[in-house]
Amino acid sequence: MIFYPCHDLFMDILHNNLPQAIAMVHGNSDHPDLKGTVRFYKTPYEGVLISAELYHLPHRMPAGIPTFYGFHIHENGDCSDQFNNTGGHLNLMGQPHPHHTGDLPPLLSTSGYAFMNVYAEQLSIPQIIGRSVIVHDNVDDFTTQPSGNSGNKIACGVITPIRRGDSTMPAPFPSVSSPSSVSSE
Ligand SMILES: [Cu+2]
Repeated sequence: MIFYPCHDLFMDILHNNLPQAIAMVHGNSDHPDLKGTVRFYKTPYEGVLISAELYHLPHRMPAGIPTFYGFHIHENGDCSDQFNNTGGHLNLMGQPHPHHTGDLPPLLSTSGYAFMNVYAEQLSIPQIIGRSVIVHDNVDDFTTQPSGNSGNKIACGVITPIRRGDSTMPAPFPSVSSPSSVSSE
């Protein structure tokens, strides 16, 4: 059984630690201005914290009206050929959509900009290195197999590890076994 923090441990991780892996996301030839960064942070728990920030998404609705974009981790870290080589959703447990290991909440944008932090307990840093982050041009309906009818792959980024010397190692996490040490007033 996993004991999760009652206070702001995940926000503290985002504030005080560097990511363990990063994907520099870029649009396809139809969306040359679309770009962004997805950062993956280790946690003291099973999963990873994901922080995604994307610019120049193709908003199809008038400004101020929300648009959602399918957002997944795909099997292959190969963004060549209009992202046709990225394969399906990462699916380490052999489950149907939307229970793939790589299934994530959709991105929300009202004017082409999206920012999202999400905790994904089903993922670990070693599992995602060398995979790809994919943004689709439609919302994921979380029903249709195998990919939620989320449309074209409009942006892609390969998940790569961040290597750093000891001098720049982030501070260690608060101990999981002493929850009082992560409490805040
Ligand atoms: Cu996808």
